[in-house]
Amino acid sequence: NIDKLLYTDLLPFDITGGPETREFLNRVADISTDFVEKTFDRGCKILDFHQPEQLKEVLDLEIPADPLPLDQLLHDCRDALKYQVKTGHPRFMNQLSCGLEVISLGGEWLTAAANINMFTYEIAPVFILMEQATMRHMRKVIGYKNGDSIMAPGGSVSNLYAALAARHKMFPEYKEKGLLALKGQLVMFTSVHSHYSLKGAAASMGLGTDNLVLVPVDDKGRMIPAELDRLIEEQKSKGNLPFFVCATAGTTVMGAFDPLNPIADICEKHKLWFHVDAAWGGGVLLSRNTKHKMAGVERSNSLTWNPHKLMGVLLQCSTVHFQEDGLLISCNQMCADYLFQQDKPYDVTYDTGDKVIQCGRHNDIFKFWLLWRSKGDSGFEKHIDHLFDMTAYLVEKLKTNNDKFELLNDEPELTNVCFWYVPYRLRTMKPGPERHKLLGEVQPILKGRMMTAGSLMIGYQPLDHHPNFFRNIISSQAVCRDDIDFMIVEMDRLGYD
Ligand code: ABU
Repeated sequence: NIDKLLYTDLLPFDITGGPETREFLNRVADISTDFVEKTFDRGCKILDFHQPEQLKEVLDLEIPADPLPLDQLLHDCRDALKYQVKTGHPRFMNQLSCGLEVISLGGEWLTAAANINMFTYEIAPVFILMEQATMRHMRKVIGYKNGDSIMAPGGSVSNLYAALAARHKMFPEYKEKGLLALKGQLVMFTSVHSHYSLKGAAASMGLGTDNLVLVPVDDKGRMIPAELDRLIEEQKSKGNLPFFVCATAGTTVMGAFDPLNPIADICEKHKLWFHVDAAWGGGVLLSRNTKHKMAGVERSNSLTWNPHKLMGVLLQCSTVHFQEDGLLISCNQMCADYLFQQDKPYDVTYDTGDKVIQCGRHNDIFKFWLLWRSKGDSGFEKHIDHLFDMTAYLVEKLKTNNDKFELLNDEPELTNVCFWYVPYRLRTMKPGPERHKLLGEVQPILKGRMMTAGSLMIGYQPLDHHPNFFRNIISSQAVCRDDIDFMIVEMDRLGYD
């Protein structure tokens, strides 16, 4: 019995502690597997919601002065998962990253055991090669002939790497000379519905958010190319220096795809860097039924693609790809001698760590590579098709229940389905500002009821002139028609009044 043992009875402290160490880790694995089983059990709640002050009362979070026994640590592990939201639950539709792919989880367990930093081939030989092979495969899917890629800590950083590379391409001296190397005010362009990370990039790169020009969108949320062209001309006429255009393939709220070919034409005309933020939508490239949504993507200079979203890889897993090889290293390399010695006993171009502004790089590849190995390209095509089939079913159900639900996007381009739930008392109310206001107030109340019941989780937000509405995301393979039927009935049960 290991219950009363301490950490000093396990490896690496007690070198005779092999069986105790194995027992402890087996028990941790059992807790994890119990959580996985509960995650997929529709009879279990998605969450046991507590307000922060209540949660502080039920959890013992204090750091003790002296060691705690292993049974307390195992109890802590169980408690941590007990109060955690089950994001893999088939009725969790709250974020762009939903689901729990078991193969990917297996990879993540082993990644933790390997515990390596991805900066050099010297310490991560297998995972560096794995990353290169997988990134090469992704570039082929995108349509880049050669190029380069890197895995980054999230889509926002991936977008930042693209913008940094674009500036470096235009002003290579910026790296050494900073602002003095610039010949004027740099300006970036993206749509009003793009991800807020572009604002973050403009701020952190020293442009300022005023120099991120937001291009208007059409009624489906897609960038209007003629407006982009007009705004570029406007900035040029002011003497500013446009350098970077970011199209979005899958906007965060509406799931819209900006028209890539017309935007590529404009970038070519003005000689601007063309980046595609496909953090959310990139997965559509994996199915013959959906890849047309990103027609023209091969003309981009760079592309962000987060496999932890539509592809269901465990968090986090973000990638950024470049048409031109050599730019990333030229832009970011700092040549730290203690890591990136040039006289190592192998080809040091495999030391990818100097391509990025981070030093430490988490191993996000193993869980991703293993999942793709398990499915193959054909399995991922089925994966994407399933998400779109479920989305079509949800839209059909919302349309047949149009007394209770009003769709904002009745032909969604991705798996974002945006709608209002209409409670009984508003069903006969005349459209107008008062109903508009009440509708916006109802959605957060219903969200609160879902969380208290623990039966459903769907996100909401306002957008442009629209009051709060639900944005339902299907990005989990676990979602089936019964879950969608349940959702329709449950929302009406919780929100009817
Ligand atoms: N852009 C990060 C994901 C946001 C979301 O899940 O809605």
